[in-house]
Amino acid sequence: MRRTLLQMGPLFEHTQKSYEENYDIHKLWEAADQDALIESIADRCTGVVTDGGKGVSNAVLEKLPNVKVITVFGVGVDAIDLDYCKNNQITVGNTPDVLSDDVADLAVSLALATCRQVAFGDRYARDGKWPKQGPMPLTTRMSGKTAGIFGMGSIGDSLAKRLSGFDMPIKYCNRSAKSGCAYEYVDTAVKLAKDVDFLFITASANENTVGAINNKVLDALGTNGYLINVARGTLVDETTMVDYLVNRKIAGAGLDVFENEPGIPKALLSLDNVVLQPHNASGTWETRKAMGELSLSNIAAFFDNKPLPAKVI
Ligand code: 8YV
Repeated sequence: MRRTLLQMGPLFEHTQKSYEENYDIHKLWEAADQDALIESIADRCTGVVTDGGKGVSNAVLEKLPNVKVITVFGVGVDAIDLDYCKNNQITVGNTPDVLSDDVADLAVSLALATCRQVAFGDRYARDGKWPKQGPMPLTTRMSGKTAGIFGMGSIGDSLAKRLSGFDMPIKYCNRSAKSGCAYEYVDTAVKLAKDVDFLFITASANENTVGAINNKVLDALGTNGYLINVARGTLVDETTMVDYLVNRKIAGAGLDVFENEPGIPKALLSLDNVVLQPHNASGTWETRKAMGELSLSNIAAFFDNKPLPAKVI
């Protein structure tokens, strides 16, 4: 039996094809009248396919009483109300681990690009400034500096392995110390920021972490400190961060994520101490393929009454 699923937004081509081959897929973002589409499938739609950014609202779920599974193409499930899902016996699956290496790779790239001013150097070379103005200004070293990781999950762990290769002492802050973790545990974000040169944000966004990186944390990071965020924009107080970057109250930032994506605060666009990415940390062919396969396995397992390979609730 082909199950009817509502899809919230486009997915990686390969994954999209598999969904369309195996399920009766209804694409919400393509519907001229979204309410009419939802109403037309309400009696038979049993699942929702979405990604980490879009999630699915309670307003949509309320109109689809037969939905019992949501499969998220992404690790973050902050765009879904998990309490609502629990109360309505809706199972949620996501795609952890398969993306950790690529997200960690991008975090390292952003850190290096920021302190070594790679994007600035690229513009300097392209704009023909080298022959006219001579060498670009000196930059700041990353190797050997201290790294702080806020959120020591699978991504934090992959990141720590990479940073160790840059001879960086590593400290981390988590809800609690992880048993068997070789790195130094610090119990608050402020203390972590005070101790490190590079503060990496890899925690998941939830009610305990939203706004966690505030003015106190940025003050502790200080004028020589770099902030790298590959988690969610909502973990950082963005207005404050922009002020700290504009006024050089921190040294710089490498940002893959923002509070109101795809919007990026205008003030960041002209800053040379900031390197920006359009939320692309998991954006490689290899990882997106693996995420798609896991997302499909989750939903297939649900309909086969089997344990989901990656179940959130
Ligand atoms: C994706 C993400 O870019 O995993 C997450 O939570 O934010 C990213 O890997 C996102 O799901 C969009 O496809």
